[in-house]
Amino acid sequence: MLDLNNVSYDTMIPNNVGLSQDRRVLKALEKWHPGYINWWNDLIPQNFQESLVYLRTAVSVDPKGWAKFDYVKMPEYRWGILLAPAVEDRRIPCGEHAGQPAWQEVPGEYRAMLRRLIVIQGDTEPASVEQQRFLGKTAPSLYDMRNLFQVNVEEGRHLWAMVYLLQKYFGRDGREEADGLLQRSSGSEEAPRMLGAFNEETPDWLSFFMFTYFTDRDGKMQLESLAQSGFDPLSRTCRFMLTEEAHHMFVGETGVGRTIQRTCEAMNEAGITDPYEIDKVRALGVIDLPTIQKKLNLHYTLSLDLFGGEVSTNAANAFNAGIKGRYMENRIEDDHKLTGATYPVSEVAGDVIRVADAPALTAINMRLRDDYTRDAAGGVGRWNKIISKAGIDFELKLPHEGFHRQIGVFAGVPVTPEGRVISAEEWEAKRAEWLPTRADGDFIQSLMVPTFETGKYAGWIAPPKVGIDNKPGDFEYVKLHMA
Ligand code: BYC
Ligand code: FE
Ligand code: FE
Repeated sequence: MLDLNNVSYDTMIPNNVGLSQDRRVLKALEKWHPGYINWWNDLIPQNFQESLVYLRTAVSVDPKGWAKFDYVKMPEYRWGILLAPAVEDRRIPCGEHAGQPAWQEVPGEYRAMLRRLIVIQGDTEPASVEQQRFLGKTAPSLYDMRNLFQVNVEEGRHLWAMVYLLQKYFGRDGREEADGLLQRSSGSEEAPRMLGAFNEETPDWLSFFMFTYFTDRDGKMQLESLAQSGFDPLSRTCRFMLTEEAHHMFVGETGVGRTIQRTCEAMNEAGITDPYEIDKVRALGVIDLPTIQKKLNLHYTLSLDLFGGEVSTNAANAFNAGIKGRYMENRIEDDHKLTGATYPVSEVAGDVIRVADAPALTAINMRLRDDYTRDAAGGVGRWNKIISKAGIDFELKLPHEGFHRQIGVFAGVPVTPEGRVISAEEWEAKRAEWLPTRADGDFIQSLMVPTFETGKYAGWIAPPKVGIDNKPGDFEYVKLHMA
């Protein structure tokens, strides 16, 4: 009998989907496995492959205890296929089939749409590992290094999750798409990753923290919408992925918070009260607050682009088909079909930005992006508390939705972070005040010195308040193997 909570280890690939009884899919996955391992081994620097990393591994889908912590060599991590338990008598939550039983097989008429969404989701997971591949070398502590690798192995598992769906439910073209996921690569000229933000660099640890705060949060919102899918295997897969996602955003929020904390402490120790005395602050070996704001501007706006156009027929079709729902679809009180409903959407007319009602069905992306912005604002508020507690007069802000956009109604429109449309020349002239410059990047890079001694932290970042898995401050999160 298939146990729905516990993971079975009777095949090479841990799973709770009865793989050992599903020879066809097991074979396809076993064929895909070596390519995945090669991809991983080529990516992560050699000495870290040999290191023992204190990682959590998913061993169950029971919300009360799904993870186990232990020292693992990353190439030996047990990437597994885990679906959240089925909800009895689950129904399609939205669109024209709302109320009908959820699909257990791919509905033929939506096959192409469904495959496209699964491939896009799958494409982002390995992309992020590629973007973060060099960061281990400059980790500000073993604690942070462990968190980086935890995020990386879990994004690897998320790739497995999408590959399983492709191979189980999409036959030959699913297998081809699964291979394609290992062929594209972040930033490549010939075969780049599919979405913009996943071809950008993550050159330093502040970028990594901003990425896990802002871009992994897009992951959260997209997974929440896909967890509402009427295609039940996708829904169950995404529901389990979301349990892991929380840690990624924790790493981002606390990482940025600890960076801010250290900057404020150093300013106070040196008696600097003006956060704009950038050279003086930098001379202390910490990242000045205006530069942190610029990094925030960059990563937030790249992440807004990931929601697609404000008005989108793709999004309308997916909702109408019941393939992708809204955030918390099951808690929204309306007809779940959006008949005649409207939603306010921004538009640009000359140098005026205004809001007009659009059919809610085509404004699905805009709505999800608004939900995202609300979600992202929480952590920014907590970062500001750290600054005000330190008695420093400075406030981090999320820039206006129109600032620095490449997708949707604001694409290419020169909008200030405050939301004013200006001339392209004026915008370019101000760019260095709003977005990280080469010099900012070089300065941050100069602080990225590896700190690999147990319990020690690089000078630009404060230690965490609590350890992972309640471990003490001097815990050896990574037993390095230095060649
Ligand atoms: N870059 O109708 P439109 C995560 C394309 S992150 C490049 O306005 P749609 C993670 C679009 O494909 C979550 N192209 O948008 C985080 C379309 O092209 P085609 C990943 C873009 O389709 C951190 C055209 O423009 N998951 O998990 O409604 C670490 C018109 O698009 C972009 C998903 O995204 C862009 N930014 O919405 C690890 C969920 N934006 O088809 C992991 C699955 C749009 O006309 N994907 N385009 O050639 C989707 O739901 C949708 O595809 C999108 C776009 C929300 C991405
Ligand atoms: Fe992920
Ligand atoms: Fe993530």
